[in-house]
Amino acid sequence: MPTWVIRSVSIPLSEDQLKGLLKRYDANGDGQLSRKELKQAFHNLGLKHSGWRANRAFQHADANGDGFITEDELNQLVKYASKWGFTIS
Ligand SMILES: [Ca+2]
Ligand SMILES: [Ca+2]
Repeated sequence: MPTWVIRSVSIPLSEDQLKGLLKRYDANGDGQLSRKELKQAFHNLGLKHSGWRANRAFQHADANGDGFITEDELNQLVKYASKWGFTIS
């Protein structure tokens, strides 16, 4: 498994790559990302203000407001979060 490191100068993650990464943080394996799982993901990816950003991303992407990000909603989330400059070292 590759090690993903956030650096200021490196290759930007594509939306597909970011999506694949986030799906690994589905800790309970229910196929959805809870707010807690998303916060943990952003934190592990080295994002600053990970809790705040997770909340922002949630507000943007959780279309039905049930507190979980499904596969479809994850596409929206990734589109939004990819602007934050996740990169591969
Ligand atoms: Ca989950
Ligand atoms: Ca939802």
